[in-house]
Amino acid sequence: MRFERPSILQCVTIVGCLAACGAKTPLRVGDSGAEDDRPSMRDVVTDPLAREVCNNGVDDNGDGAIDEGCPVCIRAGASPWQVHRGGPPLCFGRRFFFNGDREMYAFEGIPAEDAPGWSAVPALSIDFAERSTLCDRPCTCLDGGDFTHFQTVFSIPDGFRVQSFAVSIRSVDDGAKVTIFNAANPMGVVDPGAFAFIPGGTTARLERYLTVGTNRVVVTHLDSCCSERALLGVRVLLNGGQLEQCR
Ligand SMILES: [Ca+2]
Ligand SMILES: [Ca+2]
Repeated sequence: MRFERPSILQCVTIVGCLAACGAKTPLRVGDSGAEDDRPSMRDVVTDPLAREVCNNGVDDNGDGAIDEGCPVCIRAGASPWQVHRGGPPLCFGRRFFFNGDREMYAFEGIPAEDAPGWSAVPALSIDFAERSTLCDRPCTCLDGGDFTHFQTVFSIPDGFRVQSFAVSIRSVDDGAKVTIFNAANPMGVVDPGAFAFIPGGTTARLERYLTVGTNRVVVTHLDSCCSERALLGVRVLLNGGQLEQCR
């Protein structure tokens, strides 16, 4: 996939940039949406002195391009991944036929990116293994589950060529699912191939879901049977290389 946008060097003037960008409409402060071709002092124009801040998914300098010229990397300032343990384990009120069943995820609730409860995972790869919380409960296997969420956030700059994007999972106990959130998918999108089941893993090819600007990847871990739980060897690969954290 390629996000076709002119580079900043191609955009010598705002007029040239807007023409090259096709039908893109310049932002106006307080725009009512009414037709009005008269020039206005309220029009927002490119400020050649403004600085484009990288990896924030925002067009800081108002040139119509997001994060142009920036490297693609996991958002700085936090950890490469964060984990959210959600609530206590659930009883489903029914019994499923195999562990990690896709339909079990109807019971999960993915926390918002900035919800309370996220904590740092200071590594580029997720390696999570603990004793199951389902043991010694009324629903210990196939009739109950415990969801744990992991998230990572990065920005795709205007003009950056995405050739491949994959979330690779080496193995799970009992299941995992990958959800992508971005401007095109504010409620999240899940590819049919973005599930893993005990004892295996998956490599989910997800390039068609990425958009220019902020992309948030959430890996949901599902434990659906006592007595162990694990999510191992999870890596995010962009154009064949592991995505690293911004410096
Ligand atoms: Ca910009
Ligand atoms: Ca920016």
